[in-house]
Formats: sequence, structure tokens, C-alpha cells
Amino acid sequence: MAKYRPVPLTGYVTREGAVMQRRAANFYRLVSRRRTVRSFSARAVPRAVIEKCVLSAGTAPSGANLQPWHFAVVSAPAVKRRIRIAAEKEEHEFYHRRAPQAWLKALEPLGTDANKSYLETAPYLIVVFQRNYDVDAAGDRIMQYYATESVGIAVGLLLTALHHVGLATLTHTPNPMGFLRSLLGRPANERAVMIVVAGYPAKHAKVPDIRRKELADIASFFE
Ligand code: IYR
Repeated sequence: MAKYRPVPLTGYVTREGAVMQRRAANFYRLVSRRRTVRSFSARAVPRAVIEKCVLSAGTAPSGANLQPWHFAVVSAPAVKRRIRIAAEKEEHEFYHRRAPQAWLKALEPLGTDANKSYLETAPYLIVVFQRNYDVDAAGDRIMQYYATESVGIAVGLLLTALHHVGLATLTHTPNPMGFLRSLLGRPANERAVMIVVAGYPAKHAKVPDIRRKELADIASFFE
């Protein structure tokens, strides 16, 4: 095991008072404009932008810093098409057979259905994989810690980064999504957890009329 050899904290910027207040307000304004979008434009997005956003996701904290994620970035039309076909097959089963009535009722205000044409229209599908164990040189398994939480944080950063650069996003979770590992040739120790769809929104994109909870509904303060 590697020994603890600390280095000085660099890159930290001290901010106080009004500056901190203003930055908090500005950041909230930025992220509160993020909406999940389900109709995308085919307009191209530079790969370099996506690369930086993926790097941003990779800055997430992770259990024992094992960084248990992999991002399969798909822009090839033929691969997007295969993902769409496989996802729609699962979604059709979900909407017409598997989903309990209560789940369908909960989804009603979002207007979702089994049609996943955006999986082909959007320029980028970022398929997020979670590594459930690692394999060392001797072929022995290395345990991962808090992989689910770590990958969740990374996806949060990915969405925030993509939103920040001016791209619309959608977190899509085909159910089940085992097909993604074989389709993308990922190893057996990885499991697909999400497809992050990214691109410009369609010109007249519509979104559901949703509200976010108030501070008092999501936080309690012990002072
Ligand atoms: N995976 C399906 C269903 C779906 C489930 C939830 I929970 C959502 O918030 C949205 C959709 C689909 O993509 O349509």
C-alpha cells in the first residue's frame, strides 16, 4: 500500500463576505436554469468540450480515491442507433408490461414514453459505468468503496459542467441496461448506471412544468 505523503494545498482561493454571497447567488442562478431536456438538436458539439466536461466529472471525490467510473463517449451514428434500438426494446417492455401502475402514474406529468429518438438525434451519449471491483496485477479482486455514491457525485458534476458550457442534458436509465456493457465492450467488473445525453436543445423544445422544493422543504438547520 502507498504511504501517506502529504503535499501543500494549492489552488484554494479564500473568499469572504459579499463576494462569497454573490458567488453563492450566481451559482444557484446558474444551476437552477438546468432542465432535463428530451428533444435535442442534431447540431454538432466539439469533442474537446465533452472531454473537458468528462475530466470535470472525474474530479469527483470517491471512496478511497479509487475513482470507480468509466465514461464511454458515443457519437458514432451506428453505435447510437444500436443503443436506441436496444433501449427502446427495454422501454417498450417497461411501459407496456413491467412498470407497476403507480410508477406510470408518477411519470405521467413528465410525458415520457418508450420512444427514445433522442438517443440518435443528440450528438453525444455519455454512458457512465461503475466499477464494482478492480483487478490487480496478480488477478485478485480489489474491493471498491462507496462506488454508487462516488459515481453519483461524478454524474452530478458531469451534468453541471455540461450545463455550464451551454449544453442541454438528459439522464436516461434504460431499465434494465445490461446490454450497454456488451454493446460497448466494457469489462465484467463494470456496470452501466446511466446514459447522459448531451447536445443543444431542439429549437422549440418543451419541458414539463415542474417546481423545485423550497429550502424549508429540503433542509433543516441546527443552530
Ligand atoms: N426509463 C424510462 C422510465 C423513466 C423512469 C423514471 I424514475 C424517470 O424519471 C423518467 C423515465 C424512460 O426513460 O422513459
